[in-house]
Amino acid sequence: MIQPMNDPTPAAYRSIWISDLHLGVKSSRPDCLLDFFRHHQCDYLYLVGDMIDGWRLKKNWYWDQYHNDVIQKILRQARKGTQVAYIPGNHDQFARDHIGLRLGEIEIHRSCIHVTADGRRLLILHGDEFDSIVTHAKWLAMLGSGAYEASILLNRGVNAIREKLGMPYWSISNYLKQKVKNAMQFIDHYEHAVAEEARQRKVDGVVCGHIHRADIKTIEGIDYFNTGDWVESCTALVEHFDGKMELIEWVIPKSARMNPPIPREVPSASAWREEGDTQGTPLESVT
Ligand SMILES: [Mn+2]
Repeated sequence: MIQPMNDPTPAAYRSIWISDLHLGVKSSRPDCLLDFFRHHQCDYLYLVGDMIDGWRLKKNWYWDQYHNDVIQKILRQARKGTQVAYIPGNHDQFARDHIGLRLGEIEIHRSCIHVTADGRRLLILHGDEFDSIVTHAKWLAMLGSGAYEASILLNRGVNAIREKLGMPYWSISNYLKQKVKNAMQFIDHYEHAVAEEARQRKVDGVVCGHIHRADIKTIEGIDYFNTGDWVESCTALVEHFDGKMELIEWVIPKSARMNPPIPREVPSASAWREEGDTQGTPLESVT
C-alpha cells in the first residue's frame, strides 16, 4: 500500500517546464515527478510533450497508481490556480486533435510563447518537427561525401571476403564509436535547427524536449533550453521570479522511494479523447 506523506513546503518558482514523461512505458518515472511536484510549485506549468506514450497503447502498455496520481496532481495544480499549458508531442499526438481546447483547466497548444519575468520571449514546442530537417540535412551531407561512398564500397568488399572465408567478424568498438558520433551529430544538428526556428519567429529563445537531453545554452545568440525527460534523467526547467532559468535534476534515493505501485486497469485512448472534447475557450496558438 502507498503510504500517505505529509507534503513539505514546496519551493516556489514562476514557471516550470517538464516533458517526455512517457506514461504507459514501464521505465517512466511518475513516482519521481510526483515527488518533484510535492517539493516544487509554480504560477505557470508547461507540459512540453510526450507526457503519455500513446504509441504503447497496443503493446507493452504499463499503468500503475503513480500514473494516476501524477495526472491527478497536475489537474489539482491547475484547479488551484497554476496556469497549465500542454503542448503534445509525437508520442501523445492524439492530443494534437484538440489544439486550442481545454482539458479541464489545461490549455492545449501546438506551440506557444512564454514571456519571462525579465522580458524575454521564449517559443515553447515539443521539437519532433525538426527530426525530418535533421535527417534530411544528414542525408544531404552524406550523399555529397566521397568518404561515405568509399566506406560503403570498402565495407562491401570486406564483407564479401569475410563471407567466403566463413569468418564471422563484428567490430563492436567501431560500431559503437560510430553510433555515439552519429548521436552527437544528430543532437548538434537538432539543437541548431530548433534555434534557427526561434530566430525565424523573432523570439529570444526556445524551450523544447523530445531528444531526452536536458540543456541550457546559447546557440548563435538564441537561448536554447531543453527540459530533458522523466524516463532516465528526471529533469525540469524552472524560471525563478527574476527570470533566471535553471535545470533541476530530481533524484529520489532508492531507500526513500515509495512502496511498489499497484497495477491498475488500462485506461482507453477513447476515454482520453472524450475528455478533450469538452467545450472550452479557443486560445491563441502559435503554429
Ligand atoms: Mn518526442
